[in-house]
Amino acid sequence: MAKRRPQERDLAWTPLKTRTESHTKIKLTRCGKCTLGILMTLAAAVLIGLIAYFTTCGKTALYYHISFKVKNIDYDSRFEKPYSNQYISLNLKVASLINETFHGSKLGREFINSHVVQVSRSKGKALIHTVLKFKSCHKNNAAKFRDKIESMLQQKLKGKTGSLCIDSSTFRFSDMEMPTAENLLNTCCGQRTITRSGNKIAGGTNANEGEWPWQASLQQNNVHRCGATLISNSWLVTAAHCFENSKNPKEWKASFGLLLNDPQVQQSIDNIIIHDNYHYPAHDNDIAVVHLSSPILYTSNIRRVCLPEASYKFPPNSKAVVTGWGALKYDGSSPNILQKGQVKIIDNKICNGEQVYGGVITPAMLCAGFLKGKVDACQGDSGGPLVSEDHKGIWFLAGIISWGDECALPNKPGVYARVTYFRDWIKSKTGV
Ligand code: 4AZ
Repeated sequence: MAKRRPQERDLAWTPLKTRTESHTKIKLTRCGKCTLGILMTLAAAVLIGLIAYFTTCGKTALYYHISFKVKNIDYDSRFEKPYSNQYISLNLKVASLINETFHGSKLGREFINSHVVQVSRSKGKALIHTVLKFKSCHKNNAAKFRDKIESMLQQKLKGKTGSLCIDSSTFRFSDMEMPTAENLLNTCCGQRTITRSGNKIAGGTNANEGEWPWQASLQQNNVHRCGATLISNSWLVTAAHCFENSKNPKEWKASFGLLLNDPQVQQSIDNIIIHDNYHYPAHDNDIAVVHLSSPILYTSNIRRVCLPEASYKFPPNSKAVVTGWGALKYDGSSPNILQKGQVKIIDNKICNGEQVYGGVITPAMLCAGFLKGKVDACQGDSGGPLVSEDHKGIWFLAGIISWGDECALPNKPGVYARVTYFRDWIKSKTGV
């Protein structure tokens, strides 16, 4: 049952002492209310301040470039390959050293990540260049923030540095602008920030932004004609038959991003190199490389794929993914959103079976899909990538969409130019 509060008229019935106490109580309560009011105003002001701090805090990214020589690591050309064990192990060692520097410190929450972006040679030893990314809450105090980071790094590199024996006299530190830094942070090949799976292409599903960051659309006079794959900041690989109508680079552009009608970046093209032994309408040597007029800046959504060594074998039956803006079914409509479809690599012997392609598949071709049909590249996907993930989660270009009997028909899988077969040709034309 609810308690009734003593009311003013009730006091006439109470003894004097009790009445005085009641008055004091009322006075205290009023004073309390007043204090409470002030406290609440103060708390609200602090809360608003905190909200303002934390909503703006972390919105500004700051980037720094550091370099130092490691006395106990000899320069190795394999450091240049971002998927090599040598590079991966070195990057891990440097990342853990940088983590240790900031972890648990006042800057621990503002430090985001670090990445070895280049390893050069200095008197036979490895000179490591690393980019560090911070989210700052010190927008108006960037100079102080920078000095603090520099001195913490200096201290760390002079002291215990684990398995890296660092020549601290070689330590250099500088600020970096965001596009340049993001470009360096995203030079790695075959890695992506988005890793959601799922399965249009013929029989595929919508892709997500950043999921296939090496995919490009090749457009002739602003009309999508073919897919292509980014292999460096200046080169794309695609199919030779895409240029049957026109080989004039001025008519062509490359676009990047998930949507055809709203691309993230468009670049003009200044050179198209078609394989000398491609002769339309034959499907042999259906490969071309395309040079961008100016190098593209990598971002978390625009990155290059890794190219496999010429000797690498993509095992039959292993999983691969084909992507593109091609028709959703043979002679069907085309999507605006990039499509992905999971397929399997098919052995050339099986693909050359009587019921399948009956002997026309050459060693320079690779088949992928399902003998049941269902998922396949289709018209407009040509030139685009067939990629496969290795055990470390790094994506390699296995094939270039080339041809097939209609799309997703039983016993008629997609046929691709085999990238390993053309690996040396790609290197000879692009240097990649
Ligand atoms: C094309 O015309 C095309 N089913 C590409 C791939 C396939 C068929 C046609 C494979 O671009």
